[in-house]
Amino acid sequence: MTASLLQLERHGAVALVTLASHNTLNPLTSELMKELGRVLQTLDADTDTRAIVLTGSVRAFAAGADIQAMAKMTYAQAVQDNYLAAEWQALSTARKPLVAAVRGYALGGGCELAMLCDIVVAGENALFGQPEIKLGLVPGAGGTQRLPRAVGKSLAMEMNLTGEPITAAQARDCGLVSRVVADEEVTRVALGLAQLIARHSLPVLLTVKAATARAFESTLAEGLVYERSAFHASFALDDQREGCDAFLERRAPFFTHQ
Ligand code: DAK
Repeated sequence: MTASLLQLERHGAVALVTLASHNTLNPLTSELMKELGRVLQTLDADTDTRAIVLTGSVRAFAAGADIQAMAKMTYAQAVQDNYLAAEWQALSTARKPLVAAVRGYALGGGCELAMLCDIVVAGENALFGQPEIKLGLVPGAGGTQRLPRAVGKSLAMEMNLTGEPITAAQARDCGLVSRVVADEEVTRVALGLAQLIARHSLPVLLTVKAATARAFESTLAEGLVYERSAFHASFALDDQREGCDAFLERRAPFFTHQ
């Protein structure tokens, strides 16, 4: 891993990944996104990791894609290189639960990166926005798709068409984030949530994440069929027997992730 771009810390079955670019606004350069993709793929494959927390600096979760690079980009180059798409692919296919711990700016790709995570915890001074329109750009990693699903049409349109950010409190009220806490508590709270998640059976966690994500990608009828199959399949797991037995025996379950 490039030490100057990302830091990785282990907290038992939880991995804490910190964006730590030399610029504390954490511009999401291709190099940073490639590195992040590689780290997430490695953690996804690591059976000892059951949840991942992604955070940035005090000043910014991330202020978006690298404007220096985009200032020079041509249409032909963007299409030919499939600009930024490959680097971001690994993030959208991560199977382990991802918790974003957001302090400061989450703008453009930064807001989209937070939305790619499964749970977002925000510091009280966090700001979420899609300012691409001010740069003459269209959002490219979910601002026009995940944002309306998260916050509803009217607010998504307002954010995308004005480019103006919303506060952490607004983000909580509209469902973009699940919790707002003091800035200095964000990482601790996100790690606590991830620890709660990581207590559970890994195959069940993977399936619950995939099934919940389906709600945004299928009709209700299709989603319910997927969910029922996943529910029935859970009876094939040792961990299902252990979880139910432990409940009845009034003890904590000991999951073997089988
Ligand atoms: N990229 C590069 N440099 C950036 C940057 C960015 N996104 N944001 C800030 N900087 C640099 C500034 O140029 C400045 O550099 P120096 O002049 O010191 O060399 C330094 O960081 C400090 O910035 P400021 O002086 O502006 O600091 P302030 O505290 O006054 O303001 C700010 C902080 C975050 C409000 C402001 O810097 C700002 O508005 N930044 C730009 C935010 C933005 O427009 N972001 C959206 C970028 S477009 C895709 C995936 C992702 C994307 C697209 C496609 N695919 C998967 C296909 C994403 C696109 C975007 O994010």
